[in-house]
Amino acid sequence: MHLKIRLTRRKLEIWALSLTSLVFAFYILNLTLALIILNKDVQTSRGMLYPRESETREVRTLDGIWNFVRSDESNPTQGIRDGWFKDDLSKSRPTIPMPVPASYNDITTEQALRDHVGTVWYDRKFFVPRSWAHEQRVWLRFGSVHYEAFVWMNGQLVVKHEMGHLPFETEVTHLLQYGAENRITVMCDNALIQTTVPQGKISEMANDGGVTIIQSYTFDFFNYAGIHRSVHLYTTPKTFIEQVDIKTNLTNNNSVGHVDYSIIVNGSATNEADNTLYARLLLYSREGDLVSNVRSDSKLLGSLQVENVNPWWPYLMHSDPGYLYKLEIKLYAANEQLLDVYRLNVGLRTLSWNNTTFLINGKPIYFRGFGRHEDADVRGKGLDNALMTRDFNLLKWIGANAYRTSHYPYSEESMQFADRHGIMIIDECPSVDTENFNQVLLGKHKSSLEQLVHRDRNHPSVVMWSIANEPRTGQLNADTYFQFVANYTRSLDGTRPITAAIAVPSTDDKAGRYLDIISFNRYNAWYSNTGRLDMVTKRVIEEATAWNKKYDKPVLMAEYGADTLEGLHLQPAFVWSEEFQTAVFSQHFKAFDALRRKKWFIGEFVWNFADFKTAQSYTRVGGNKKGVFTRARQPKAAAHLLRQRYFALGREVDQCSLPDDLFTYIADVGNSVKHDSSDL
Ligand code: BDP
Repeated sequence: MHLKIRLTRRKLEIWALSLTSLVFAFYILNLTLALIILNKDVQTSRGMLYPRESETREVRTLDGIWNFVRSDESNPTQGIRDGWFKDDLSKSRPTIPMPVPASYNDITTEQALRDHVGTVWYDRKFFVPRSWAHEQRVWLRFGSVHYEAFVWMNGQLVVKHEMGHLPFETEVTHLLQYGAENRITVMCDNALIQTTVPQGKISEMANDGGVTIIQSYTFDFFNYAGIHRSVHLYTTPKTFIEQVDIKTNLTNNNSVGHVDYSIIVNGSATNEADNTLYARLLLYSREGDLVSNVRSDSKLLGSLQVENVNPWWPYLMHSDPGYLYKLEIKLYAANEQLLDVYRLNVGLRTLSWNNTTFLINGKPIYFRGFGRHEDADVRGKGLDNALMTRDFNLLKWIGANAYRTSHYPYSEESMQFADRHGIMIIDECPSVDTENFNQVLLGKHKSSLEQLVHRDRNHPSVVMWSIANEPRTGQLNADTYFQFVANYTRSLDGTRPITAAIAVPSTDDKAGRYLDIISFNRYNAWYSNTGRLDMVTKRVIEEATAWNKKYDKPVLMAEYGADTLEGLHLQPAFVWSEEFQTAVFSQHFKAFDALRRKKWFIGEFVWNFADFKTAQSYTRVGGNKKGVFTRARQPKAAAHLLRQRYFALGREVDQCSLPDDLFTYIADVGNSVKHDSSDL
């Protein structure tokens, strides 16, 4: 009997053991499956040339005041189910006026709209000229809608697009009524989840009225949403220049320039004599002289050569920065019939890099710049030409030669400004605080980079791609994930180096080996050792050196700074005061100068250019106040110090001349005291 019991118990134990092993094996299998990320192909972009008028093209903007409806948060798909797009929005719900382009959040006085989670609707009416009906095609193009957009033309769904800050377009030729009124309807969804770029979380929480939906995210800027950039209709001929890819190079000691081009045409020439198309490319100097001229082969690729070229140089690296040629592309049918004309600005420059140096036109670059945001009072992230122009004037006033488009692609108009003003751009995709790496996220992350490279590859100002900001590169899957993301980006464009702004300690990081240049973010005396101005310089030197030692690549500091309440003065320096921001900068400058001597340290970027709005938090007083400029774009005290440094660096590194008002006259006390620019 006893033996029987013992045997049964033994059997049970064995079963229990095998059951545990089974459960354990199942768990391990699941974990392994979750860790396996495959490098799948992503859909690639087409077209999307910036809309420009020419002999063969017309452009019309749909910017202005649109009608707007906020959906119920608890019923975000109601508008789709009830067909709000089938007729004027005002027939389904009361509408309010909403400017386009602009974020919708801060336009009204309603908290419900500012903090809305889910879908909103826009519509407007417009006429299309009768003349557009003939022998041409019409395209609808959005500069950006954040985060996801559904668009209907006269009640028909024409395009869906997921990803803020990037353009999308579609053909609407057959959906328009020519010489008559048309209606465009847009549904925009701002919800961010674990598989969007950037990531966020949606949850439900009890509130005083029952339950409410909460959008949370870890990134430090307000999740502004809406139709952020211009909406255009433009025409093209039936057969037209759909894509242009430009690569430039300089030879013979920068005296000869080369423009390699490749053109993709949409439409066939079956109606146009025969199918063999060719292009003529004419390159004009800024002064309007024709400097090069070629006829392409039938593959529509080739090269232009420019003697005595004026290279594109960054601001303060040359006395004539931002030199742009105008490239005129004329598409012809074999019978010499002109089909299409498109013009774009081209800057001729060459980039190269190795494990210590990053060079433009053979000259080492030392970046003096900023992390920035597209952010302003009232309009949020909406394109604003006045603000953009002011910002570039401030960048030049302060002597910066670069900025990073932290933490998403900026407007195409600002990229064109950067080309013209010679401001170098580290062009960042919308991946911020990336974590919980998974297959869907990888696909979207790669797609965001594909769309970014496609949009910006022809800009001379873009000198580097940033594939993420502060990704959690210490996590288990980060290695494979970033290997895929970096290699994919390199396959899209091998002419520019790749970076990511990393904040994990160098000892934990698994992504740096896939990058060309290491960027790191660190807030000494702010998030670590708050207020300790004596704990900055050595730590910055040590951290930069550790990154360089680990990867043997050039290093730059992509973020440092301190929140500063404009007008708060405290002596001796105390956190949040203007004195403290000035002192934090100065302690960093000492580190940067020590690092510059080591050669592989290639740049310094202050966080941030201007104050900006964030989600509500007890660490933020009306937003992030690390701006060197206020949100209204006026300088804080530290701006004057930074200006002196950036110009001093420009003078030392690039032999630039100094502005007359760099130093304020103090007293005539002899050579030992710095009292004007000549003392530098
Ligand atoms: C960095 C982030 C940036 C934040 C900044 C800050 O990259 O987006 O705004 O910190 O906290 O970690 O000011």
